[in-house]
Amino acid sequence: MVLFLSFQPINNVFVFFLVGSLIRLAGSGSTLCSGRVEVYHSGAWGTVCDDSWDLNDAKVVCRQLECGEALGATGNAAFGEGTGEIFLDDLACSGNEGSFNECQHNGFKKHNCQHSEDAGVICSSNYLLLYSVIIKFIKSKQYH
Ligand SMILES: [Ca+2]
Ligand SMILES: [Ca+2]
Repeated sequence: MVLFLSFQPINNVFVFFLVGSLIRLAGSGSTLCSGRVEVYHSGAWGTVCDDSWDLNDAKVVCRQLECGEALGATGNAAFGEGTGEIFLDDLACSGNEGSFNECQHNGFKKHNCQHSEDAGVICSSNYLLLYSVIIKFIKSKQYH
């Protein structure tokens, strides 16, 4: 797994880059492991609609971000409204997918939503836990 972490303090946005997928948690009140879900597609960030948004969908996001268990799947723009396009709607993850890309949905940009329905997640990990994972990862690379 290749893992990069970037922190943009101005926008209060944490970004994780994992191989083959790109998700970030943004918005007011967001942390490394909670926030409005935004996905990267065709050069832009977009949001996810809260229609059919539930804990199984949140599980996949939390797993993909190495953020532990999903504690909550938020709707109604709980972390504020996004500004990009709405990319995904009616997400139907079973909860076992390794990546968002494997979940069923309407198709990119096919939705009947507004940003007031932006979806978010609350995952169990905190920053310190994640930091230790990153340090372990870096150390494991140094000794091989
Ligand atoms: Ca769902
Ligand atoms: Ca819908």
